[in-house]
Amino acid sequence: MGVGGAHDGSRNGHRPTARYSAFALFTRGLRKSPWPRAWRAHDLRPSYDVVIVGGGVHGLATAYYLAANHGITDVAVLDKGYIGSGGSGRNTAIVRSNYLTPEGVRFYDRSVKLYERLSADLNFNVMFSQRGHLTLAHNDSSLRTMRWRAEVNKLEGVDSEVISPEDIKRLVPYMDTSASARYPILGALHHPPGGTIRHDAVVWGYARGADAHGVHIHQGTEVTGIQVARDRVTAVRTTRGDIATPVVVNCTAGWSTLISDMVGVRTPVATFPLQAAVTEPVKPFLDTVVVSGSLHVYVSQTDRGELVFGASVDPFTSYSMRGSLEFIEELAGHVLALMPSLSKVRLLRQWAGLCDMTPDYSPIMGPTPVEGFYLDVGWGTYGFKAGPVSGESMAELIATTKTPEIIATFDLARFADGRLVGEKGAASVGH
Ligand code: PYC
Repeated sequence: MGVGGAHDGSRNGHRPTARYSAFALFTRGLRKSPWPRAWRAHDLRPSYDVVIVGGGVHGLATAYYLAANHGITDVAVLDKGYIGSGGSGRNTAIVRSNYLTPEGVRFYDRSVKLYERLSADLNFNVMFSQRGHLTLAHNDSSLRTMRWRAEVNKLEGVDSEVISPEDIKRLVPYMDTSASARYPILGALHHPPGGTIRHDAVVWGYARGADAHGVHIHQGTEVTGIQVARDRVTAVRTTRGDIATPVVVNCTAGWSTLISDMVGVRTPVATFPLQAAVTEPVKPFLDTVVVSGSLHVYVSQTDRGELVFGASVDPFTSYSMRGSLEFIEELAGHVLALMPSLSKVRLLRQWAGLCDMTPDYSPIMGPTPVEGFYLDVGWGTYGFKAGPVSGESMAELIATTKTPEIIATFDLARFADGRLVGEKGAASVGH
């Protein structure tokens, strides 16, 4: 795989082709020549076969698989900001499939499998590190849920098991697993295939792959309206002009209800901010992802040595993406309860992203009563891990107009029919 793939030449409409050796990269750096574009900019066409709203991992993956798997290339991806500027660039980059329901496990496991081969598929290093994922249990009821998840996971062929405090200590020597800890640890769900990924690289890789197949990526292009005639989508109105199209896919997060409202499709989604923070780099000491639902915290160490922390969503609906002192205070207290030796590590930065929460913590995917209008929304705090499988299955749905089995259970009608797919028990942290 070419390490310089992100910057391969696509300027002036040429397809990315070249691979750069380390030496070529070095000499390019010395020459200070500008990097070629990784994907092209285009004028907005008056019509496209498919318009995807949202240039995050879901929108870009859908565009990529439409083109790569089904030969549908007359596709536009619209983003009101820049690609990856929403949840895809704000998450804590955790990938796992240790869910609670069989449907959820199968779905997220397919995503892990696609992530495992994504660097090869896209010829672009997405830095997937399957370092293992630990969900701690501090009381009997969470230990019971971990056992339940382990059994469902095993039945679905996913590697998860409950391990003891001694095993945890071997995996994370810096963790306070003593009986005198403020929140003693009774065990953990250990999920070896879980890990972290470079989220920007995933976005750039899909964008570059979609572009190479002829997809148009339009950044800075906000959707202001969607035209419907006789219960069918006919056009999208944007800040750069109108586009005639028979197919619109809502792949947004945070603003998903605003887009669905444009065609009169109501979804049971409420938007909450989720905050995260990162420390200064320290020597590598943590080579697994650690989550404590009871303490509302998860932590991993990046390849650069920084510790990345996240927590529960803020306890109010909002579109604000500001950090708060309350979050940092609570986070620090909980992290130190788990790893007291981090007390001198300095936080560098905090930020927030928007999470579209559904009543059952599962997404809403599939067609709607408006013909040609598709939903891929309501991801809560699970969106990034599902990027590849969502893209693959939404592309299949659009290309064949048949709902793939793997997403059938996530349809919008389940809320009216009372067929919920409860995944709250698989949330990293309590909400
Ligand atoms: O579900 O693993 C998770 C997660 C991590 C950060 C937000 N959600």
